[in-house]
Amino acid sequence: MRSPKDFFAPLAVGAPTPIREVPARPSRVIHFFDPSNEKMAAKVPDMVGTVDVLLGNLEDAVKADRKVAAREGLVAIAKATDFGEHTQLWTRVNALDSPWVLDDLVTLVTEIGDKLDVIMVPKVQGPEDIHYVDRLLAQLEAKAGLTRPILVHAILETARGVANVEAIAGASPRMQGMSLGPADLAADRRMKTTRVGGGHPGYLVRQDPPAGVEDAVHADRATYQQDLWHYTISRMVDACAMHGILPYYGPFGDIKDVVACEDQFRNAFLLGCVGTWSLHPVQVAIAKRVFSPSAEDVAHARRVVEAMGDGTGAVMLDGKMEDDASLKQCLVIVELAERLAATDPELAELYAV
Ligand code: 1VU
Ligand code: MG
Repeated sequence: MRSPKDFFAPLAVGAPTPIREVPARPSRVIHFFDPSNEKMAAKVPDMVGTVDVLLGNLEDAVKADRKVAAREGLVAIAKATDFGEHTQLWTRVNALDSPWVLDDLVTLVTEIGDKLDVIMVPKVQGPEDIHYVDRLLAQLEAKAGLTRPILVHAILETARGVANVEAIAGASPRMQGMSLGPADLAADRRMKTTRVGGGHPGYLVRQDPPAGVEDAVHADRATYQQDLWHYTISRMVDACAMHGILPYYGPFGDIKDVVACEDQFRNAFLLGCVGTWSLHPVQVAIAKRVFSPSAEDVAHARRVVEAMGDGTGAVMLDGKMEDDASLKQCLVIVELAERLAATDPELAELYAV
């Protein structure tokens, strides 16, 4: 067992000091691109400033014979691009049991470590996976002479990972956050959905038959589709909140169904997630809209903060009781709005900051 006193000591001589708090930078939209795809890569420079995070993906969705091209493409893009103040550069490396991951980590940290903010690690099974990456990154940071630690983001996409979610979230001060990986998770759990995220028409509850109706089978009864991901997202949100790191939804594969995509993103936002992935340019605006609180919610939250004065006791506002707890809920909205407005002039105007 590691002593808590050692937790914030570098894991290699010459590596940067670990951080104590996850930097509060907007990450509503983590935009995925394949650095080996010339058309996509060409769009990256123009996306700087329009998304919070640009993520060069090296893992799933990159063909085996393009893995090296994707890695080299990311190095070239990172060296050639100024990501400015408000767009971070992340990568998703290959899985820890793959033949590519060691070269991914060695090449990326030593070549572009000064530009990389976060490394997303797929298929994390338990804290031991984070410990491995943690030590290796410290050694590579020392070798590369980096002065700022690269953070780690885990994808929750195995049954064992979900069972170990709290231990993963607290495995290292490098942990920045966690995303739901609904496709790999569904496969690992042997769920029977073939979709990438989103609901399923078969996962539903049915209204009771009307009172007095004996033939329940033929009665007209409404059905309501349920959220397949509610349990996992909620567990992930709790684990992240407990360890001071950030939870995210992940991919929504039905690119054309922008309505269901927005619904899935909003469910995650309401449950506590701070952002999501975009797989296609059409999902960028949806993610930004959903993960920025509405002007109405911000205005209401401010009214509650004002009405609550010193923050104790209870008041009535529009016929509803507000107290210390609802004040704290409103402060979550107000603080998020202020943080986003600080980097987004459109939101600053919308929220009248
Ligand atoms: O207009 P052009 O032809 O110059 O460009 C196309 C296309 O190249 C471009 N584009 C993108 N640009 C930047 N980033 C992107 N992610 C991106 N996606 C597409 O936009 C123009 C229009 O594209 P399109 O509508 O014709 O779409 P395509 O059929 O070309 O591509 C659709 C897919 C979904 C294949 C493509 O968007 C893609 O590969 N996205 C990334 C997928 C990904 O990263 N998957 C891994 C994460 S999800 C996961 O691991 C769990 C399942
Ligand atoms: Mg995957």
